[in-house]
Amino acid sequence: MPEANRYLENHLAGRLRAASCGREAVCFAELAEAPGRPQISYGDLFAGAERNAKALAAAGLEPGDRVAVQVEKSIEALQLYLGTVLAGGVFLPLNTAYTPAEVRYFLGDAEPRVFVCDPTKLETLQSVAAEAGVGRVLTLSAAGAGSLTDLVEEQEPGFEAVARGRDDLAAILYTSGTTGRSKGAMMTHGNLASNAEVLQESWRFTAEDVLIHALPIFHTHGLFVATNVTLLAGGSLIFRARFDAEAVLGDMVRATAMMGVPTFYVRLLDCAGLTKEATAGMRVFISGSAPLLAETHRLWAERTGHAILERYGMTETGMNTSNPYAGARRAGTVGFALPGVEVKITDPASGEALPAGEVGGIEVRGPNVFTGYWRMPEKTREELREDGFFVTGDLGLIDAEGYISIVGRSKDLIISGGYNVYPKEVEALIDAVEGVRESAVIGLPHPDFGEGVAAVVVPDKEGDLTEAGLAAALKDDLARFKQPKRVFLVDELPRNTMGKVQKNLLRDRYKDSFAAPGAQASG
Ligand code: MLC
Ligand code: AMP
Repeated sequence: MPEANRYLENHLAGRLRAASCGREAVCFAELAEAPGRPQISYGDLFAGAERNAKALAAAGLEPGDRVAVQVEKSIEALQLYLGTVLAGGVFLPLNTAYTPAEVRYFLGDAEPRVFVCDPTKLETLQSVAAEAGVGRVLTLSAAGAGSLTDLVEEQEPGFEAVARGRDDLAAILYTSGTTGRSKGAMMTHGNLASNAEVLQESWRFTAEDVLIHALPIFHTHGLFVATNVTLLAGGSLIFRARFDAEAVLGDMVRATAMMGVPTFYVRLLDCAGLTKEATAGMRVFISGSAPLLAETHRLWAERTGHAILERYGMTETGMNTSNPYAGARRAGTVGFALPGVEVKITDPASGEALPAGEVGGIEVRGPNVFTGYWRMPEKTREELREDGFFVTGDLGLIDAEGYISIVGRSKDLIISGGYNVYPKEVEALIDAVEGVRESAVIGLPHPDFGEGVAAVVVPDKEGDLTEAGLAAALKDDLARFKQPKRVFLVDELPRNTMGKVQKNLLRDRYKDSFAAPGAQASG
């Protein structure tokens, strides 16, 4: 393949348009929740992306500049992503749940040229952006209106994509850090293009596919995996602002594929209408971002006749492994390394490769693996080895037939409904609350989210700390999904002889807190 064809912009714009030559009017997305604007064609999608690129250039964007974005899911937001890439910019999406306090850190760290936010948050975020020295703040609402749209509409159609090489940055995605400070994973054009190609082929996406897209578009799963794969294949999306089990079930009559986090599958299994007939037109169900329980896999197969295809990835690497499209999709495994990706299991202490069947750290190498953390060379050196292997922090094994299973994590991470929560970040905020002596934040089994965040807190002896008071103190500083859903006030935390808090004991003690009937969320 000629070098130029490997660049992301060629996949997402030039190459796709060439491939779909004469197909500009073909539907790219059905907008499930936008009556009066039922669909958008490929022609409209890219015309809008080009005008976004022009608007960004008019706003002062130079190639390599970051465009930070905290907006609701919309087609205009996707056009902003494509427009940023076409203009040679670096897309930096932020979870809409982040509070202004959290956004302040990202803007300060990434120093974007442009920040786009929801019009309803402008008043607060304008000053946050000004403090961080952001050149231009624009707005975009869930309905696609705002000062960005005004600027976009002033632009003439047509924009020549700024040439970018495979090592140039296309995006920075922040991922919470073990030390509590989020790290910006730098993704290149080559990373995104190679992963989109491999997944499209492995999962056999074609122009005939209609993908149910109910994931957020500020993370790898919804933004890169779901969107890039569909764009590359020339397929269509049923584009939903958020996941709603009954609505998604209804979409299955005209869709062929769905990608979701395990919570999607758990919630769909609660719908009486989930039957073999309701899913008969579906070609493939894909799950990832968090462990899918073998039980969920089994129940799904029983109810629908489909074996969920589970895959494994992360922000820093895109997708690494996948169960086979043709061949046995094994419950409780994440399948095989994807073509071009190497996976090895190593001794966490020595880094030496371990024999098949032994549990160790999962390391990956390939064209999908990021180039490092934004302005954190030391963190990068800790996790990205000189030989190109990335230390994922996940623990796993490869069985005799080559299937990879993830059996745990060496990193202290909670994954709740597909969102990552790093206990350190939450503990630091709890510990700063008046009346708290110390805390331990843990993930407990949760029937809906897989894991739920819980905090075990030791109050000061003389203080009058309450759960409600603690929740109120965290409200403005922490995204809702990171806030503890249960708080346990205790006299002391269990420690080992080295003085380290024994979180395993706490996880065991409170393991039924969410699963127990009548468990109340107190966070
Ligand atoms: C919402 N809440 C959550 C939560 N999502 N709490 C914990 N974990 C979550 N994931 C909060 C809400 O604020 C609300 O709080 C309460 O829980 C109930 O909300 P809900 O209405 O039931 O939530 P809903 O909007 O339906 O969202 C649930 C969800 C959503 C699972 C659909 O979280 C989601 O779309 N998750 C997908 C995340 C994702 O895309 N991850 C991919 C990362 S990329 P209250 O108290 O105010 O009522 C990656 C790499 C890879 O990991 O391999 O893919
Ligand atoms: P993130 O940093 O948000 O990209 O989350 C990446 C992490 O999600 C990985 O390191 C894994 O711990 C977890 N993950 C992703 N897919 C799976 C899966 N199929 N099974 C188990 N864990 C997964």
